[in-house]
Formats: sequence, structure tokens, C-alpha cells
Amino acid sequence: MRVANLNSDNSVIIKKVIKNAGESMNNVVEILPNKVKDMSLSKLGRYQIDISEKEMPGLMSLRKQHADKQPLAGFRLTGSLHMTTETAILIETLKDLGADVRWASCNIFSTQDEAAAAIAKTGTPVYAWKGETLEEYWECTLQALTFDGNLGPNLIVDDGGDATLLIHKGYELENYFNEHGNYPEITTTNPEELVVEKLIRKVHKLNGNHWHNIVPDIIGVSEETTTGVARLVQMEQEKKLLFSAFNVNDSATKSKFDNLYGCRESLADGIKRSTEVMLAGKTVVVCGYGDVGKGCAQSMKSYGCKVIVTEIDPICALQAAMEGYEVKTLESVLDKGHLFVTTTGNKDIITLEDMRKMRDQAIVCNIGHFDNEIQVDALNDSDAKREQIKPQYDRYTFPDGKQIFLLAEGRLVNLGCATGHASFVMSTSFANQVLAQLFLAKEKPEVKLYNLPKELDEEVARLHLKHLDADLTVLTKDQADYIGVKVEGPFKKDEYRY
Ligand code: NAD
Ligand code: RBV
Repeated sequence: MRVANLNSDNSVIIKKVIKNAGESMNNVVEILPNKVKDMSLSKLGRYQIDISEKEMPGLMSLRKQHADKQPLAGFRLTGSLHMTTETAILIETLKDLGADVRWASCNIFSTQDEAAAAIAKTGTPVYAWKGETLEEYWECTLQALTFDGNLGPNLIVDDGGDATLLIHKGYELENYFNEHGNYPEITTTNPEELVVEKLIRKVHKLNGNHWHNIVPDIIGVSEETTTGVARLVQMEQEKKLLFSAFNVNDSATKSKFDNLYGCRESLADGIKRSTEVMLAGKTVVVCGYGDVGKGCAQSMKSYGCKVIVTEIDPICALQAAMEGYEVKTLESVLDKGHLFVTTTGNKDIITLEDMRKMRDQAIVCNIGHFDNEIQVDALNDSDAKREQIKPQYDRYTFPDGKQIFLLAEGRLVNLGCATGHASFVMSTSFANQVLAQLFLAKEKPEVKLYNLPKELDEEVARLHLKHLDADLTVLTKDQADYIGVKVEGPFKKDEYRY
């Protein structure tokens, strides 16, 4: 169905594969009804969902607006996004709109087991529990991507791009095998990449055409987070995108709210629930001053911390300086920080050597999407002795006796050590997700990366105003003409930065 939109290389390979299709119809995975920690938690999960629905006016009003038309009926939809209470409400919204949903989490530590149980109880296939191994995590992603009859999804909700990555990796492997008659050598030493490489080879042995069979039915993916969007932009530039993609993160009502105000509250939640440390008076080093870094720095400042920011971008560095934060290099403040938070979406921000130089009892954590911001593997392989105080809270002692604490094993601290953002802000993010899914399902657009039009971005904000007793001023026609907009909006140019 989507072959016409692929680049010429891919089209050639698809034709070759279709000729062979049907050779093997083995299921690539034994389809389980669900896999969660403990079904008896479903009642608690349902209470939390009931309470949070009242805090998610965007999602609830989209349900009201669209449920009777069932715009997602007949669409198979896979989600790979933190299996929290808020996500449960997103799932139930997508189901209300008619979608056939399967779900996995996008992080090994971010599932709220009670929310997962509540969703499983309704008969929706969900594969997620807090504390998965990497092997389990990727098996769960595969389960979520595999519908009865060995079918794949039509639509994907992704956070960080792992579902998209698995499909593209599997597809590439089939291309390689079809061309060379064998598998490429595995060269990576990264433990997670090794797991993925092994999984796609396992799938290939069961069904050599699986990914080529399912890709033509995939309309597109909507991507939740900055890091996932960065991956999609690279794939689009390299002409590797196999289906359409919708950039949810860069809606103003996502990144300027969730990344900023969400982290402003959930960072402290994660730090406090794990360490119970007093924050006032401490020196906090925030690495990165983008949307997430701004929220984190403001949060720590509000607790009475001295905040130091590190940045590579002069504009963000200047913003930090003009907010009154010290802007320094990490190396120059390693012995000053009581707490270090990485927020960059980049890798190797805090190295093993950096951790050796930190002051005794320093706390180290990351709130960026992936755990490679801190060199955790190197720390684990080093001469530092690791003791688990409790899950997602570890103490490392270096040979010189100095100790540091690592939260959530370097994974997103707000979701690993707490329950992620609060519901209200996730309602703005997830309203964007629903609008993106409706767009993909209705338009079946050509393979490209899309953004939400400003009218809809403004509409998402509008849906949330009443909940906060905010009254919007209405332009007069005369005023609208004077500033060159329509009375009903949009009110800003696309380039406006908020
Ligand atoms: P962003 O691009 O707005 O900000 C990242 C900042 O880090 C940029 O200003 C960049 O210049 C800076 N940076 C890059 N390399 C650096 C380095 N070596 N040292 C210092 N600074 C550096 O991105 P964002 O929207 O703030 O997102 C950051 C990360 O957080 C992403 O991985 C995103 O997916 C994730 N995220 C997590 C949550 C959560 O709930 N945990 C929420 C939203 C986003
Ligand atoms: N995030 N989800 C939650 N409570 O479900 N909290 C944070 C939740 C998302 C957020 O949108 C961010 O972009 C992404 O997690 C990073 O993986």
C-alpha cells in the first residue's frame, strides 16, 4: 500500500520480497493476552485512572468530540510509551475512538504496575512491568507490534523511537540477507544494541519476510519526545524513513509545557522519592538548558538550591546567565555540585572520570530520554563498588573511599524513581498525540515528517484553559486587522518561539 512512497532502493527490494512472501507464515512471537506484574493491582490502577481523568480535560474532550464517529475504527495501533496512569487514559481514548490497541512501555523502569494491570483487565493487550530486563523490554516491544495473524500495526505511538527502530532494523536485516544470503557481522559492544541485533535475527529465522510483510500496512508514527524526533529527522535526511512520521514534541503545547513545567515538578519528585535528601542550600549542576533543563533549573532554584548550568549553545547559555544561573563547564564544578542532573538528549555528558572527581556523597541523575548521558556501563565495569540501597537507588564507593549515588541506573529519574509528569500536563501532550493519530488515519499522508498546524496547537491550549479558571480575551475585528491575524487565530507565525 505504501510502496509507491518509498525511495527507489526500497521499492526494488520490496518487489523481490513480495515474490517470496508466503514462504514462511510462522508467527514471530507467541501472542500473549498481556504480560503485567500483578493483575490484583488493577483496582488501584482504576482508582488512579478515575482520578486522573478529571485532570486530563484535553483527552476527555477529544473523546467526547470524536467517539461517536469512531475515526480510528479498523486501525491496528501499537504504542511504545511509558505505561503510566496518564498513558492508560491515552490508551482508553484511542480505544474509545475505535482503535485496536496493543501497548508496551518505552523504558524498563517507567511502568506503573497498577496502571498496566487496569489496562490489561479491560482486555487490552499490554506488555509492561516496572523493572524489565533489556531482553524482556524488547520482547515486549515485539509483542506490542505483533497483531493476531502475524500482522503489524497501521499506526504507531512512539516515545523515543524504539518501536520505529525495531521495524527499521528488522527491515534492514531482511534487505541485507536477501542481498548477501547471510547476516552481517555484529560489531556493536553496546549491551542494548546487542539485544536488538539478536532479536531481529531470531525474528528473521522464524519469518524471513516479516518486516517487509508488515511495513506496507504502516501508515505512520507519532513521536512523543525530543530524542525520538531527532532520530526521525536523521532518518528522513538519510531517506531511510519507511512510513510517515508526526512530530508531536514540537507542538508548542507539548515541548513548551511537558518538557518545561512537567520536569519542573517531576524531577524533584524522582529525587525526593528515592533519596529523601534536603535540597535547600545544595549546589545543583544542570547539564543542558533546553526546555527540560529550563524546567529543572527553575525547580531546583525554587527549592533554594544554588544552580549551575552547563551548555554548548551560546543562546541557551546566555538565557541561563540572564536568569541568574552561573554558567560553567562541568569539569570546573565537579567538586562543587551536591547534585548533577543531565537534560541534554546527548551522550557521555558525565563520564566515569567526571564521577571520580565529584565530591563525596554527590547524587547523579538523568532526566533525558536515554541512559547514555551518564557513563553507567563504564561505572559498573570500574573499580567502584556498587551497593543497591533499594531498586533504582545505588551507591558506588570508589577505592579512595569517596561515594556517589546514582538514581534510576541513569535512566529518566522522574519516571524511574517516581511516576513521571502529573496528569494535567500530560493531557496537553497526549491531546497532540490523539490529533496526530487522527491526522495519520484520515489523510494517510505521503512519507514525510509532519508537524501539528498552529490552529490545532492553539486548540489544545484552549481545551485546557477552563480547568485552570483562565479567561481568554477575544480580539475585536479592528484589533485583529491591526496586528494582521484572524479574530479566531492563529495568533502567531509558525516561527514564533513562545
Ligand atoms: P533541547 O534540545 O531543548 O535541550 C537540550 C539542551 O542540551 C540543548 O540546549 C543543547 O544545546 C544542550 N546540550 C547538548 N549537548 C550538551 C552538552 N554536551 N553539554 C551541555 N549541554 C548540552 O531538548 P529538551 O526538549 O530539553 O529534551 C532533552 C531530553 O529530555 C531529550 O532526551 C528528551 O527526549 C528528554 N525529555 C524527557 C522528559 C522526561 O519526562 N524525562 C520530558 C521531555 C523531554
Ligand atoms: N512522559 N510521560 C509521562 N506521566 O506518562 N511523564 C513524562 C507520564 C513523557 C514526556 O512526554 C517525555 O517527552 C517522554 O516521557 C520522555 O520519554
